[in-house]
Amino acid sequence: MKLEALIWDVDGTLAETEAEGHRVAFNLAFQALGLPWHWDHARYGRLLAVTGGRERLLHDMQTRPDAPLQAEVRESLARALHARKNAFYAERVAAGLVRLRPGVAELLAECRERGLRLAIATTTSRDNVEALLRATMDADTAAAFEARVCGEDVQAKKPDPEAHRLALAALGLQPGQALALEDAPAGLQAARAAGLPTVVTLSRYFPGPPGPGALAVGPGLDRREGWRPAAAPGSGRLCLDDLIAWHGREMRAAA
Ligand code: XBP
Repeated sequence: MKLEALIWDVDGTLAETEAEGHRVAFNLAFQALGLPWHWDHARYGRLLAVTGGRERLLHDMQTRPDAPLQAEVRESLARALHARKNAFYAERVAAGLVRLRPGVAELLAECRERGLRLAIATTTSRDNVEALLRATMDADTAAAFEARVCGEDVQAKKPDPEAHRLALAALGLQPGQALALEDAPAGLQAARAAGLPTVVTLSRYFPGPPGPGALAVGPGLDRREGWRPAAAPGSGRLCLDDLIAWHGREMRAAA
């Protein structure tokens, strides 16, 4: 089967949004609501095992002696914090504090030139995705993401495969016609469970190894060194032809 589309994860893959974006925005939201809570890098890195910002807040409250005791009060506090966090996040993104990861813009341009279709499968909220696309790419590139499956579109977030399945359905493609790009174990599990060949670009909070099943794992799209399996010899960034080669290898192995 020929590769027709790339299905992108957002946080950690398109951009390093977590450390200076979501994490700081959560801390600003704690402050704004008068809470003495703070998520440092170590704590936030552990909390990222829980996908979804609201779910992450509720999970963290389970370990805090000063969190509200009643479930309904926790729920409404998590909703209020999450809304404030997303507002702070949007401000930070609009201010240019979050950028695309190196090599991403080049690969997107190559995909558009060569007619490869683009989609998003993420657990983050739609407003966050739109804010990021607006701030980090021109309108034509943003519009090229023809399917955008976000946290509010699914019943179950990653590692559940629902977001990837919905993205495939929106594109009208079989799993073998697309390739997922992810950075974290939950994303890899989700994409694999949807039957998608998956390339993992390791990120700040997920330096690896990501677990079994990846087509290839490497440090970033801006370099050819450090990928397993190795990219074809050459210099410079990882290109669409490298992804096509890995995808073809998986298709031949599955035949
Ligand atoms: C990453 C997530 C999100 C973000 C925060 O999603 O798990 O929860 O950390 O965004 P992905 P929200 O890697 O699938 O893009 O607060 O909107 O959930």
